[in-house]
Amino acid sequence: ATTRSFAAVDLGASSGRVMVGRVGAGSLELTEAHRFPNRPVRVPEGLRWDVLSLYGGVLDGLRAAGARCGGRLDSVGIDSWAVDYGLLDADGALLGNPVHYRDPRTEGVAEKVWATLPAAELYAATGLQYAPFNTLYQLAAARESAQLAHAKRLLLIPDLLTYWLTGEPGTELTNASTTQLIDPRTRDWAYGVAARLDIDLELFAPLRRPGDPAGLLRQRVLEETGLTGPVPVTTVGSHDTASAVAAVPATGERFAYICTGTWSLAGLELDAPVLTEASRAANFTNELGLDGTVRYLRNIMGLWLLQECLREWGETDLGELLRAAGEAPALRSVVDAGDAVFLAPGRMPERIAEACRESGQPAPGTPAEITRCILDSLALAHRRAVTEAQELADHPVDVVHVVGGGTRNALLCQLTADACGLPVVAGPAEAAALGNVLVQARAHGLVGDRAAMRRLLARTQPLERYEPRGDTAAWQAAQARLSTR
Ligand code: LFR
Repeated sequence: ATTRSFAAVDLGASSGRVMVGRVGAGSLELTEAHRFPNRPVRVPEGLRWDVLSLYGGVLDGLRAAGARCGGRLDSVGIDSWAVDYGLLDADGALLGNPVHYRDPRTEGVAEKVWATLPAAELYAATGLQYAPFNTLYQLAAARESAQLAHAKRLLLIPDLLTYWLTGEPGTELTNASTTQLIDPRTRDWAYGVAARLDIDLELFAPLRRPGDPAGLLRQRVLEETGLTGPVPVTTVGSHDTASAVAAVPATGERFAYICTGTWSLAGLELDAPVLTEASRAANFTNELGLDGTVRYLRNIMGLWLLQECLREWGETDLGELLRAAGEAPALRSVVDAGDAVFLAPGRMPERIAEACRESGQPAPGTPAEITRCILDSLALAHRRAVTEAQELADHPVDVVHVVGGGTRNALLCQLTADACGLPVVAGPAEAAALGNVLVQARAHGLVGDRAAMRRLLARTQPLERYEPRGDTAAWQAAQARLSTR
């Protein structure tokens, strides 16, 4: 039986990786070819992505991936975090470094947008949860900038890298759905929204869907990476969360998922969006997934809270810290892990302690106590999102799938099971890369539909099961402490 090799480029907020997926009839194997840091840089104008360094990492990764496959790759796919973009001038050259979604330029911008297009109407038309960094608000913040005035084209981050690799501009749909300029019912541009807000949709290249071809690696790229052409680039779910959800190894329909990493994205896969006022009030989003599905989920701060503390604490033995956190008193203090007050970098241990004090709870002091507070708070936010999503979408579940980097954190998985009162199936950790590989494999005729992709994952990937412990009353009580503020 033939085995094919696919390279998955997966860029996260703190690191990028190029993985090689080998797929045959009924087999799936993933190995890491290259990993590189993603270090945002603060310049006088604000926080920026170092996109040239990322592109250098992608080229290094493709070279390393090729070296494992005798220089022959059957295809390449790219996914990354969402919402951010690069602007190109009339010559197709990049105008400046892409702005980081944690840059404060969008502060107070949403209110101005809503003065023209009320938040309720915006939600009814796009189904996107409010987040200050949605591309729509970034574009509103940049309205008067010289860069936008000179821009002829806007490419979302994975589309920009694809463009550099192939010369073919496009706008991948799952990621486009995070701009707040897509109508989740038609899965096309929200023309009315763009017109009301005076946003020029001509900036965007034509929509592409996962599975569509996205060109061939340019000759120069082949030379630089030592690959033998032709190597096609295949459009995948270029939003990392879309790729991760595609790789949830569910065997039935009644599941919730939590994609864990810098963020926790917790919710459901649906056939149609939920655009009710109750859904807007609960700040659930309707992003698009594979095959026209809807990723109905809530953004939760995620392990960002811990990553930022670790940055402050300097060298720390993470295993030891998590062991100590596991022994620290449970649910002593919790914070609202959905709160945008935690969005910006810096001073995280102090900010967490402050939030505890403000809600009348004891302030955690030691790293172990703070870590416990973070993990309890994440589990609590997971519980709330999983519970509310089921109610709002009228879609009950009996298992929670946890995928992504957080699956390596056994304490977080167990606490999530406890909080949700449901079994947690944890894994795979590299879900985004696997979803990326499987969409390429499907486009090349090696796997069937989404359900077949998931069965293949369930059969081939190591998964860990966590049963819920205790009753959920303690979690209800902790939630009540947060809600009475
Ligand atoms: C996760 C993610 C989230 C998105 C956030 C910002 O990596 O893509 O889905 O809301 O990053 O882009």
